[in-house]
Amino acid sequence: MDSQIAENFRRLLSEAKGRNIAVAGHMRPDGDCVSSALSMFEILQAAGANVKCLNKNEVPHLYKNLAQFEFESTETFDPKGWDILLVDCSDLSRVSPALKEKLGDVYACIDHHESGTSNAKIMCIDKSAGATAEIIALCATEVGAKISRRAANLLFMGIATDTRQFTTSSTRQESFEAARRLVRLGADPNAVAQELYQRERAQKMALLSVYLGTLKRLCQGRVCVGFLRRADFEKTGAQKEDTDGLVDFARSIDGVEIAALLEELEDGSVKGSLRGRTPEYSVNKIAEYFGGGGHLAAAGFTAKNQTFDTILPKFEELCRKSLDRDL
Ligand SMILES: [Mn+2]
Repeated sequence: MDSQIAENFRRLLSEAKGRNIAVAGHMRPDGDCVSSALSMFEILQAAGANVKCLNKNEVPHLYKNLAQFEFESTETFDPKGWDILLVDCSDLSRVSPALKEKLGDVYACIDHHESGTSNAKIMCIDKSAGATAEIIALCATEVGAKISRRAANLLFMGIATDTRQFTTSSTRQESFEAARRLVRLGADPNAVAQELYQRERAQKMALLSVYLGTLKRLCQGRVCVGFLRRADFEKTGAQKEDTDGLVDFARSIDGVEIAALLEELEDGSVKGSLRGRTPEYSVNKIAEYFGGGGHLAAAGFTAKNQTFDTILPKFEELCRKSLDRDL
């Protein structure tokens, strides 16, 4: 990792004393986002800051036991007098459009996404990191910040989830180095795994079964897309957060190179989650076309005023271009 990133992290901590810092992650937080936000809460508090942790949504079920914490809502937050630290995203529109309206500049940003540009005053951005939690773990240990056992477990969880248990194309030596340091600080990989992989909600499994039933192959079978309608959530009792990870099942099918989950939202938009078998397909570019973004092999979007039928022809065309390395 670039030594400048740790230097910037050191500056963030050295300026923290007496400062009001609101740590904000992207809406519909995943494991990396939860772990980044809550570990930075602890680290900044220890450095003397007055800290809040914001999100548009709640801490998802799977991470609740490890987090032992709840977010304050971005929607009711009054930003006056607060500096914003963005984690696991670089753009306020991914945090909350309502909050973006109320805010001017972002104070600091810690992120690893390919898409999005930040003009934060302090930036700890490493696009080749496996997780934002990986950047935090490496920087915090580098500059000698104290990491509690709870934060170590959370950061380990963030790296494990974003790298799909150290298997994504973004997994690198530093991912293991960060994990090694966290285990040394008391993180327990088995305890984290029991929380993450042996505590699924039955309603999520019911939603998975619906999703698998809708899978459709495009582009000579190389693309696999599945659909979730609003009624599917009512029928199964599943929540929005239960869609997390479903798209990986579509990608796991032999011969599938790009997988997608398209989801109908209440406000008449379509949310897409995309996965590529390799980074070469740059699925972030497909997502960017529909107003989203992400990583080369994992990306997403929310397209307003769309239906599955209006999205699909363009989606298929973009997938074909991507498979031809022509995007
Ligand atoms: Mn992440």
